[in-house]
Amino acid sequence: MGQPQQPDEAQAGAAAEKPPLGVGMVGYAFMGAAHSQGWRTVGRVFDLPRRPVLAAVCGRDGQAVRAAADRLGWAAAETDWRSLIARDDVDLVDICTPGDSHAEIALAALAAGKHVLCEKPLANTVEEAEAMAEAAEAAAERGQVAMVGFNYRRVPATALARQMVAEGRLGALRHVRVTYLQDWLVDPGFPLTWRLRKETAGSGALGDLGAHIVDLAQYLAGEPVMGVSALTETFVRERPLPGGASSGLSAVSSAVSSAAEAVGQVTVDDAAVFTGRFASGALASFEATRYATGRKNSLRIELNGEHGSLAFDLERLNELSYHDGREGGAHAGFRRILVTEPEHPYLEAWWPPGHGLGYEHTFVHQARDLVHAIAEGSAPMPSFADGLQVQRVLAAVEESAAKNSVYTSVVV
Ligand code: SOE
Repeated sequence: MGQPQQPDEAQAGAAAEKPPLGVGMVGYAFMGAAHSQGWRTVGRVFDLPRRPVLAAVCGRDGQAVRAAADRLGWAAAETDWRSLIARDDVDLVDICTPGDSHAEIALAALAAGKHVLCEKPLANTVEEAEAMAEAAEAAAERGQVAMVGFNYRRVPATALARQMVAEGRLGALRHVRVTYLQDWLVDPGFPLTWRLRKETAGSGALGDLGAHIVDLAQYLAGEPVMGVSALTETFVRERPLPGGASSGLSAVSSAVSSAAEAVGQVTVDDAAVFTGRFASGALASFEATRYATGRKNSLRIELNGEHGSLAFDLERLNELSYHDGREGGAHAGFRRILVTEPEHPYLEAWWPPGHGLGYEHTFVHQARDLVHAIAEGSAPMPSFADGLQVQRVLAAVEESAAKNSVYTSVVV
């Protein structure tokens, strides 16, 4: 066994010469942890024009946020996001909070001259999203960048699928069908966390999971959804109030208030099922639910075109299924592309061929692309305008569902 390889002095020296990009993150729960890993890792894997520095993390509970800073690798801790935005060592504000604070924080950060990364969905309402997109457009004139965190665009397999659609390998698109299935709400004893209240989450499965599949469908198709027909449902309308800070998906029934009568009303959807029409006339079907018993984080999408089809399953995220309809004969059919090769998106920076990646790498890729957009002054993808388009589709879904599935145009 040889000596463990010492870090390359030259590489370490080169990295240290890169101008720093100070990151300040608001929120430190699941998404905060995932983003932190992205910021810690990205400079060690990719050759970046600027060196991300984890300057400060912010949360209301001083003791908890200081512990999070230690655990997640942040140099400082703040308890007021306004102080975080005001820090001279923060160039980029990364918003990992529930949707009810996205607009306020993003607008203040843009006004303060910072770049912004905002978790999905962009906002809880179209009005908020419109204000954010408008502010981002004005800030772009000042060289500021604003991105929304639809991380599933940054799975190598979905990025490859986008390339293949854009190259015309499927020809004219006919169908997109996409589902995002989880089951963490099946237990009626699961407490009434922030994701189940409209005032904090904006909507339920629709804004949380539906936002991902609307964005991914539009990204892969390369065109917007123009109208939808929808159904939504809330299966369990009353839940026990949480006993502690149970914001996660894994808060168990035991983490509930001891008072027996302490229950609250669920004010968001548990599931949304909708069809849609793309600008080209292609048809789409969407399903987002937290009640698909046995499905933990199952996102699947399939695109059918006149020349062929592509299919992706997040549970097998290093693979892409492809069928070229022009390959006739006895051996035609779907084949599996193993998306682990250097010529595939993002892979050249990682491991030798055949060594796959995981969920957390999408946040490293998101950080990579954002740092390049900031350094190059280029428009980030997805932009706040892309986030606004998703918000408008979600609003059309809610409007259609309220009118018993009447086809509802997406206000552009
Ligand atoms: C919960 O549904 C959740 O954490 C989403 O909020 C994330 O966006 C998704 O990536 C995983 O599931």
